[in-house]
Amino acid sequence: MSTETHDAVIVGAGFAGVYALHKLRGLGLDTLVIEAADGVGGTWYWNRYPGARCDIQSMEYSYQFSEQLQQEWEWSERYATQPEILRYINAVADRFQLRDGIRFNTRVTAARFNSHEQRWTITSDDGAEVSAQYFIMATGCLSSANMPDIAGIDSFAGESYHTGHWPHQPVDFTGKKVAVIGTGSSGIQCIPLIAEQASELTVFQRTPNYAIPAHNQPLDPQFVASIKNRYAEFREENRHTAFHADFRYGELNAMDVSPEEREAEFEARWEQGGLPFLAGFADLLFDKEANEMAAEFLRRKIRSIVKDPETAETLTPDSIVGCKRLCVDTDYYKTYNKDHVSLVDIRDTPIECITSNGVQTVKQEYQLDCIVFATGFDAMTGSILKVDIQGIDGQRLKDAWAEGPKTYLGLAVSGFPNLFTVTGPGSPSVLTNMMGSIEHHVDWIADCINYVSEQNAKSIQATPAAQESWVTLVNDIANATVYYGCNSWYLGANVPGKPRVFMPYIGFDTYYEQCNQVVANGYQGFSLGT
Ligand code: FAD
Ligand code: N01
Repeated sequence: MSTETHDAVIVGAGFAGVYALHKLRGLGLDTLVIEAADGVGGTWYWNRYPGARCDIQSMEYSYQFSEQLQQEWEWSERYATQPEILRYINAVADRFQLRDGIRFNTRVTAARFNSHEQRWTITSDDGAEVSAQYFIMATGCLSSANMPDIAGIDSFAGESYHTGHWPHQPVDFTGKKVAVIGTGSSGIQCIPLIAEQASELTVFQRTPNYAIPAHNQPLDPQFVASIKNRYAEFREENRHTAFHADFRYGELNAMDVSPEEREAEFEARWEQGGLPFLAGFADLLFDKEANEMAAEFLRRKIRSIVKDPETAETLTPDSIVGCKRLCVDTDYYKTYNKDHVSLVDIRDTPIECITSNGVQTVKQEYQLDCIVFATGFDAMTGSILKVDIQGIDGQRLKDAWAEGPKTYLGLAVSGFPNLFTVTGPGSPSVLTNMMGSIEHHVDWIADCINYVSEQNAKSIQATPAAQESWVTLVNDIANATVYYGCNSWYLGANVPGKPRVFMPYIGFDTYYEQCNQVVANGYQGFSLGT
């Protein structure tokens, strides 16, 4: 049987894979996307739980590569819902005629670099092998669902769901006794809506989280026009910010202003809503004392919303704000004022096991009809390492990353030529508006492929020295912030046994300049194979 050959194989048809297909086709490359799901959308295909929506404003959480697309698409709300975002990515796939380049219902299981041919052989779960010069992992940072290791988890006789693998048909919780395990962004989004239907809702919380109100609303046509009148310029401005987003970054330090000014800024940010809360002052993510002031403001808010003092205390974090991903909510704290909603602090009363009837803690058994696992993801490396990737001399990526992921620019890995990762570990990715990061990476990869071809080379890879300095830089930047102060998934701390390494590069603006500099210096830190 002859092996199917392509110039490039992309794994994943989320926002990254879909744009990469369009971009590489534009270069004239014969490109194949392989996707495990039966449709495009990635995150927005899989996370169909009630309340799922973006926390970057829709006007920014969208592609910018086509001026016509961004002018013509009409978002309905400040933060679009999952169905609306899924409609959008499907419309993009149709508009740019991309579906015929995507092989759905197929999971890539392995990839091997052949040093002689300088090509990759990619194997999928249907047994097929595909040969490609370029191999691009657009597998997503939050695409490998994390099921907790709780004894008896398979013995539950009722319905159970993971937020990241939600059924395609809406789940009806009406009149049911429901548990939600997990209070990260997914739990915080779905809990208020599940509470509207369930007869009883019990939330099992391990760590309380800070949530800022979304103040979601229909988009004001004047606001939309004000952006569309200067969309390209608006995007360009955001590209030069730390989060690649229009957060109105405060230039003053919280420590340098009066208590009254500080309070007024926090209050204004709370009223504005969403993630820009943390951009209110320049030192909030760098100075623990400044951060504590923001945290204290938020604790007071929680206590003012939640009526039962014991529940309020359980919901009130004592941790650094922003150290775990800040959540954006609609009526989350208020939901605990409902009589049929209760909160169990599993740090005090741990879950012993799951039984056929429900959840058994050290104190009691909770009889349930449904359990919702909002327990997150094996983030950033999970989906990459599920593929058995072997580089030069058969070196396995999982061995190269045994002590934590090591990349150059979050885009390339030494010893793995022509392998690119979109929003890989070591890039700003999850600490940005991901749409901006995705487009930046895909454009950078396309330029790099062009460069290889212009140099009449067959391959390109990061040098070990460049990679080592990059890993050090990513760590040094993180060390100067508050991000090491909690057990976050940024550090891999949510997955037992995962190495504790801070994975994202902090600051899109400086990252962008570094990537440009690498190119200006003739792909500094890379070596070519001819
Ligand atoms: P994904 O959308 O994760 O797509 C990856 C695709 O790869 C998936 O379809 C998967 O099936 C496929 N895949 C993985 N492994 C394989 C394999 N081995 N073989 C074949 N296919 C494979 N970011 C923001 O910036 N703003 C937000 O508001 C925001 N909201 C979010 C809300 C939720 C609920 C979640 C979970 C994440 C959110 N994110 C947000 C992050 C979000 O993941 C990114 O914004 C973006 O959608 C990622 O796109 P992607 O294409 O890189 O990855
Ligand atoms: O996952 P998480 P997520 N027993 O890891 C708990 C994006 N996103 O799906 O904190 C009991 O944040 C865990 O407890 P702890 C966004 O980037 C965005 O909610 O580890 N509990 C935590 O409470 C986000 O950060 C949106 O102690 C267990 C929860 O489960 C990322 O995706 C919406 C447990 C997991 O929280 C992931 O969010 C949704 C166990 N064994 C997602 N294991 C927007 O709003 C874990 N937990 C745009």
